Amino acid sequence: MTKKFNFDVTATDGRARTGVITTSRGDIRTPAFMPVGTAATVKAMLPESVRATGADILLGNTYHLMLRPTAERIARLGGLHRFMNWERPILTDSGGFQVMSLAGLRKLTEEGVTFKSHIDGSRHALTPERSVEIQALLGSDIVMAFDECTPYPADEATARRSMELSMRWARRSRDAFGDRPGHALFGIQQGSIYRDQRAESAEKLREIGFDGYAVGGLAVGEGQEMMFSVLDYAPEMLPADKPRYLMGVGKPDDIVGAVERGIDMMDCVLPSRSGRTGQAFTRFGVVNIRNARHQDDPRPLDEQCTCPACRNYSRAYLHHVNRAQEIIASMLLTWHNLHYFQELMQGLRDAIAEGRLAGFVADFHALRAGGDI
Ligand code: PRF
Ligand code: ZN
Repeated sequence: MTKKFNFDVTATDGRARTGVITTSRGDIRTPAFMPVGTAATVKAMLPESVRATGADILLGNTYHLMLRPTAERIARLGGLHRFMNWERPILTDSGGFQVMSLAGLRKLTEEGVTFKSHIDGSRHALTPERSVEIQALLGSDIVMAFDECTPYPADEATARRSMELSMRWARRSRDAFGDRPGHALFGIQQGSIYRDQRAESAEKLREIGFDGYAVGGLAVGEGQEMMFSVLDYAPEMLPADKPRYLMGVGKPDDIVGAVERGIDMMDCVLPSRSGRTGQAFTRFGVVNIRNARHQDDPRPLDEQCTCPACRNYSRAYLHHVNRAQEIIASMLLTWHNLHYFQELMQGLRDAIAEGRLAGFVADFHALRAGGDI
């Protein structure tokens, strides 16, 4: 019996919401942070370790998986969940954003986008229909509509042309998706920093009808202040009874600000990627473990953190294995960072449920302003 995709808001505090998305592969507690598993792995982590950090859902990428090992091969091997040994929900991005940031020699038309693989230079095409087909072959639980992430900055006319193209592609994504019980399709709002365009985009998406709605086209270089000014109105334009997903965000303070403004889901490579370069996120701010001041420090990264990196290892050890480029450095720091992000989400969920989000946010900022760590 496949469980219906459903979203229940259980409490609100200001514009912030907490709740649960039910899927046939398990519940997603919101606000949710989704670790990124681009190439069918969250780099440096076993799936059971990712789960142990508190993740309910992972993000996968159409673009990377269609190139290698291909969607058809993953389908023959039983789908992405079995392939990567992650039984819980997976959301897949639709590919257009990654084509524009990673592929070589791209060409965008009404039909879709053609591009050269960043791996071997081979030619490929993505259309709304093909993107949705690939995501179905992967067995994705939450399929994203095919869109163009409008580059920043864009003048009003350019942003409008891009947004309108994305809305025509949203319609085609919806038609191609059809009716797949237990699987969800999310639309993606565009419109750059223009309020009227964000409103029009939201209206078009509501008309088509989706199981959830993403705010796209942000965190593309506009800066936090501008992003928050868009988030002051954009989420409210989307249906209140459906999940709202802010794509590609972000730093801990971006996440907190987005949740305050009514966002339910987010994803970002930051905790995993930073873990591999020696950056650790803590309650007090960012620690660069490569810094020489850690080389004799017997203390853990964060005394209060319950992750394996903090329970079992000193800053001196983490500094050493990072400097020595040992694989365990990536494993431990990625684990710590994912644990920190998931604890932050749990803190936000509890604070919203108990109606004390403002106090939680004040404490969050006060601790980080505390100075040297
Ligand atoms: N669209 C899609 N994926 C995305 C984005 C978008 O606008 C963003 C914007 N930050 C990240 N990932 N499909
Ligand atoms: Zn830790």
